[in-house]
Amino acid sequence: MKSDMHHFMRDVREKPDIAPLRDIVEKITYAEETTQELLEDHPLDKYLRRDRIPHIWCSGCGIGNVLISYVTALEEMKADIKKQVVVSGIGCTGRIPGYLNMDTFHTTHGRAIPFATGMKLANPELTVSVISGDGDLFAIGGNHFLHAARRNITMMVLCVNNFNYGMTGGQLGPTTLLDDISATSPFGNYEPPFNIPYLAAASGAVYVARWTTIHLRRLIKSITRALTKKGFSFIEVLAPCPTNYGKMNKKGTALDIARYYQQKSVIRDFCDPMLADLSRSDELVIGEFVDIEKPCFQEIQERIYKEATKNGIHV
Ligand SMILES: Cc1ncc(C[n+]2csc(CCOP(=O)(O)OP(=O)(O)O)c2C)c(N)n1
Ligand code: SF4
Ligand SMILES: [Mg+2]
Repeated sequence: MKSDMHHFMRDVREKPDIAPLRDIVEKITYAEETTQELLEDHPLDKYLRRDRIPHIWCSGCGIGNVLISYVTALEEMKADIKKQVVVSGIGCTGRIPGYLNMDTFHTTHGRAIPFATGMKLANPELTVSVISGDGDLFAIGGNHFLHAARRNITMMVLCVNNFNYGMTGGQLGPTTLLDDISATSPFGNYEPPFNIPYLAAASGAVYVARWTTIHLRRLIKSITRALTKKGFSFIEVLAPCPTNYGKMNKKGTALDIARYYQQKSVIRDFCDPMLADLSRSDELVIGEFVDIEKPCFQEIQERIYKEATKNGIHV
């Protein structure tokens, strides 16, 4: 469908009485064509559904950094796009799959992990990723997270943690820090938050990392690692939501938040994830905390079934 702007431009070109506008129209046309050329030339363009752009995210939001890191990782790995599947729940972060030009699923709130589990079990050839928000994965979807990690299902779960429910207006969630203001804690939050890398490690994840939206090179490397690992991998990305959480807690602009990440982040690779608790200190502890090997769900299941078959049981 042609846009209003397209119809306006056609009218201006065709009607002599608005000729003075032609010069402006020529300039806009030139700018549009140049932008189009630049977009067509971009090496990451093939991963995006360009017809869905402009995206819905606010200016300064950190979610775009995560999207670009994910597709850069695919490009660096020379991944087979036909085998990639990305699943999300609902939220601002949950909109990521809508912009990816591959098999993607925008499921119901909190249910991305069970959906992804089903796909991985039905077709183990797929590389399955869940990319969703802190509220989606750890509030309504919290139980699914625990059990997928415990079962060690092979998938990457990437959580964009902006410390609140961004999409619905900045309500408190399970990662909102103590004392923080949210739409549902106007006097300050009195519920202690999860330390999600610690939760992931304790539940059985074989790979656990945390970065911020300014640590993109490290994030890309982590995504590459997580996508090639056997078992359940988890990456948390601390991200600004300047519109809700940032504004309510007087965090300043997105640039101020980036500066804060730069000043407060301390990389502690392989430290005990218990020490990565964001509410315990003035530091943002980031890094790769866990990278271990252990049998995944499918392997254990196969072994058990093989044993049962040997004993004459038909499975
Ligand atoms: C069953 C159900 N309950 C509540 C909602 C409303 N809802 C939509 S998104 C959302 C929270 C999203 O927060 P988060 O996952 O942190 O994503 P963000 O928007 O911050 O990226 C909620 C509560 C819903 N869509 N479905
Ligand atoms: S509300 Fe927050 S999380 Fe959602 S798009 Fe805006 S800045 Fe990003
Ligand atoms: Mg959130």
